[in-house]
Amino acid sequence: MHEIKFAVLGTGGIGRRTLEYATAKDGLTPVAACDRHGVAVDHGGLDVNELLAATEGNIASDGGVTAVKQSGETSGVAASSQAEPTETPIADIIAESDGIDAVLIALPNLEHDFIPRVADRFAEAEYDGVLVDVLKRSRVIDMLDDRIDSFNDAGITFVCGAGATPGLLTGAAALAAQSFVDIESVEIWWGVGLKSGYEDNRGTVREDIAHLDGYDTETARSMSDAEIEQVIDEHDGRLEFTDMEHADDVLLERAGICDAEDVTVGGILDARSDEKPTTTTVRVTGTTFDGERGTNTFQLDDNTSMEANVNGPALGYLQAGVRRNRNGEYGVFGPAELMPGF
Ligand code: IKT
Repeated sequence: MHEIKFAVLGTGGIGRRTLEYATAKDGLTPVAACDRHGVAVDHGGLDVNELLAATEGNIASDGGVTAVKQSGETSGVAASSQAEPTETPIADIIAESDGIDAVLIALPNLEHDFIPRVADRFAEAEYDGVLVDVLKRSRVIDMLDDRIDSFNDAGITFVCGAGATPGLLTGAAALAAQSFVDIESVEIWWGVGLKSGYEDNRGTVREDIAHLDGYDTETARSMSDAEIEQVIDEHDGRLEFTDMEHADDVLLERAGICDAEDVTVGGILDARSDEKPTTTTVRVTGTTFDGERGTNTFQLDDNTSMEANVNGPALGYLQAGVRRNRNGEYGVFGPAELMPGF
């Protein structure tokens, strides 16, 4: 496969880690990155180390990046020697998108239509490449499906929900389902230990809090960092989630694996330890072709980090999307559709 040039929108935890991880393997070249007030483009390849050093320590808890330190000193992407300050970062990336094979949208998810609206801007500009996101909520998938015609017209291959859950674990469920003629249930149960990674991942903790009883996306969005920390304190650092609205359900249904209502997602986040509080496990129960009932189980090693399990798959699905795009396949694809599908 030819080299892939990609851009990252947003340099919160996910944006920065994908830039870093891309340098660990051949064939993926980051050529553009932006946050709210800065844009860096080099079609020959960004100096990722310099860019990461410039953005380190400036993460806002909504996943964005503050642009101006309180002292007035420039920070975020604009602080990089490769960057320019801008008030129109996404438009600037679109203007440079010729020759960019894929764009990872690593922007906050709490406004559900935000990522679809960003995609609209690429489609309107007739960008013909891959868009990838790591969105979580089931309801966003319909919003993307509503845009299939405009993605087809532009030549966009949109890969949605390409993080861990949905993402890696959805793909694992699709693979595990191949042994069965009929699926009874898919149970996704994740464990994340986020002590030293807390600062980098405050955006995802905020999104998770929106799933707790008594909270929703609106309340979670308007909470201050101190209020978020108060919720964590009230739970002694350990937040447990059940029946999360995660798009694994609609993405597995969309791929013809099972009914959305047969999929459950939950997990435990420990904000005071780096150890996983529980082993991340996917259990797919079904009936085999011989009429036996069985459960295929997929587990992530406790030593793998959330960052590895979100950002590795995001880059892997990005590459799968580029293969489709180069083959003339456009529209919306979920992680399960990029797996075997008997
Ligand atoms: C996500 O970012 O995909 C969702 C987060 C859970 C990640 C699971 C990682 C599992 C592991 O590393 O073992 C969370 C719901 N924000």
